Amino acid sequence: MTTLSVTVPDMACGACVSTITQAVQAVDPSAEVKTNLGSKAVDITASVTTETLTEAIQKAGYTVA
Ligand SMILES: [Cu+2]
Repeated sequence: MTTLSVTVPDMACGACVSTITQAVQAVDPSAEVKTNLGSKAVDITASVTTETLTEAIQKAGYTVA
């Protein structure tokens, strides 16, 4: 199990949240994605590597801090 806690500064609204969630679940359908719009935090529990998760978010067009 991989856990990844990152900040995504350009996650601004509910559409961003669903885009990011879908991008992560595209690489791991069983991934658990928790987002906090206020703090721009994205916490993921998944069975793929942190690199795969980070890349998925970046390919969706977001910066991972
Ligand atoms: Cu948005």
